[in-house]
Amino acid sequence: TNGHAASDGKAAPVELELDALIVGAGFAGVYLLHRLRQEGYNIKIAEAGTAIGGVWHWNSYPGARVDSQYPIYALSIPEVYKTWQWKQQYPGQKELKQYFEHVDKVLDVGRDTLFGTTVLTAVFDESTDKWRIECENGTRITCRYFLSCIGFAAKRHYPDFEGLDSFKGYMCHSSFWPHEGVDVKGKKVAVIGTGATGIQIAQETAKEASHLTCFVRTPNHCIPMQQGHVDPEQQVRDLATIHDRLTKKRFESLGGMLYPDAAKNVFDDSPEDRRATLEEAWRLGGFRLTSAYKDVLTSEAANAEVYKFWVEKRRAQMTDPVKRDLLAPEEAVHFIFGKRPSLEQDYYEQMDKPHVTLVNVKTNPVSHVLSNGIVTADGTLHEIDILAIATGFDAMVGGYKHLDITGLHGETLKTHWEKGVYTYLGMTVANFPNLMYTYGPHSPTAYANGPSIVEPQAEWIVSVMDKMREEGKTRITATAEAEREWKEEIRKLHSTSLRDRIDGWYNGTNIPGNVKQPLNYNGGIPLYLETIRATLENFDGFEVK
Ligand code: N01
Repeated sequence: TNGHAASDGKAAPVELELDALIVGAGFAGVYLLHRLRQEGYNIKIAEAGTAIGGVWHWNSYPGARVDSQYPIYALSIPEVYKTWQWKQQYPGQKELKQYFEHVDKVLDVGRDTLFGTTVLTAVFDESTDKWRIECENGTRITCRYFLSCIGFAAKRHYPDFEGLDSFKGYMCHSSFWPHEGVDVKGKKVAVIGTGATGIQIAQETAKEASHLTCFVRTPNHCIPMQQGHVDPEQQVRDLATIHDRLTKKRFESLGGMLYPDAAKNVFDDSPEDRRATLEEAWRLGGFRLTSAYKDVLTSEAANAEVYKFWVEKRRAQMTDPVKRDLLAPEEAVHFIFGKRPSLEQDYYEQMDKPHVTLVNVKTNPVSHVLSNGIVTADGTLHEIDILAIATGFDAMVGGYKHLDITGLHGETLKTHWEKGVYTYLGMTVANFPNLMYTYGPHSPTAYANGPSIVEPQAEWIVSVMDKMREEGKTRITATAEAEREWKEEIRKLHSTSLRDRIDGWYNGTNIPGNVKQPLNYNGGIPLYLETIRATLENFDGFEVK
């Protein structure tokens, strides 16, 4: 890409001996740092960027906004939530960036963060039971625990269009979008991809660009966000219950949300009652529609019924028949919500406008890229000044391909995962002692609200470290058997879901050449937490010494 990476620079190298190194200063890294400080550990975060916030530091593409509703997309730390006023129900990237600046002010995360420090290699030293870590800037760290909080979207995916490098306009991957923005006013903009990112970029740039071209391979089943302001008085009233909601309530639903899980299946209701339930979910917005009924993602007939409701709504919002058939076809092209739906505000109205062109790349694929635009198979040149690449990530495992991690007997993580991902509890890996990670493969990562997963995972990590310290132990390793059983559990839980039958990043198949495998734990947050917590008393599934 010729779009520059948000140039965050490199820090001067240091040499440190720590109890633990956390990698990444997003929600997980910050929460873990806070908790481990409280427990008296000597700890630092290595962060490639210049500020905390993780994806909310990096992702400043137009329209970037979170799809979890106030107040759950937040840290449960009282010093933070008592002193912060949210503005929007679904905050945008700027508001989230300000939130993290506030978090940094309150917790002084920066004091223990090595900014501009990208971890490259980590080697487990079997003679000392410590990790030796080396960073791109020359920083070297020795520590007992290596705690990866790199998130699931640390490796970008680019399309392999012929001639992409010859494009002379401005081109940028969504997650590299410059913090200062790119002026799209009056420009011919194009967006490739219709995932959560592509939808947000398209919806936003359509309002300013002279022309917008969206390359659509798979239509997104977008749900209304139903954005609103957070009333400051309401937030003050919410303070009475917020702690309970952030530390208890949000772990009671499958997706880590505050609204209850559905109790009924689609056909338990009469057509009238079903209509009323779906209308209510639509009116309230957010992801409610995805779980308005228990079997939306397990029964084909139930799924088709929800699609019928969705498609009627969407078709009514568009006047252009060709666009309507592409974005909301009568016949579903895949199970509704089998891929991650986007929350939208006026996406369909924007896409319906005459200055927006939708290219169906399934029937008319990209042929090649020229200096001034993209040529499709039908010979059309789509002229472009600014090209936004929203083709996603080598999600979950991709971030670990950047890192050279060597565990016991010289085995690397790349080799360990070559024929499929194996983990235990979605936080540890056999042969890689004292390595724990959050928000990665084999936990409810993609299927739940982020902070609702990473905080309890961080608590589990803290409990492991505390128990190891109390018992005077120095090495904890998942067993190969525990790992095999966990993979089988992941497979079993996922096989009941229609998501299992869809290609995309949930199954790793968005990247050509990747092994198809379920990457997420599909049992929901409550069962996941019960399972991981049950291992703590006796360190079930681990070898400890
Ligand atoms: O990435 P994606 P994303 N030619 O992989 C298309 C989180 N997130 O960055 O579906 C043409 O979902 C691909 O098409 P197809 C969220 O969890 C959250 O959008 O494979 N098209 C797809 O449409 C999300 O799920 C928020 O047929 C190509 C798109 O590119 C995750 O991050 C906001 C192509 C990629 O979609 C990832 O989202 C943003 C090609 N060669 C992201 N290759 C919020 O909370 C790929 N595509 C709001």
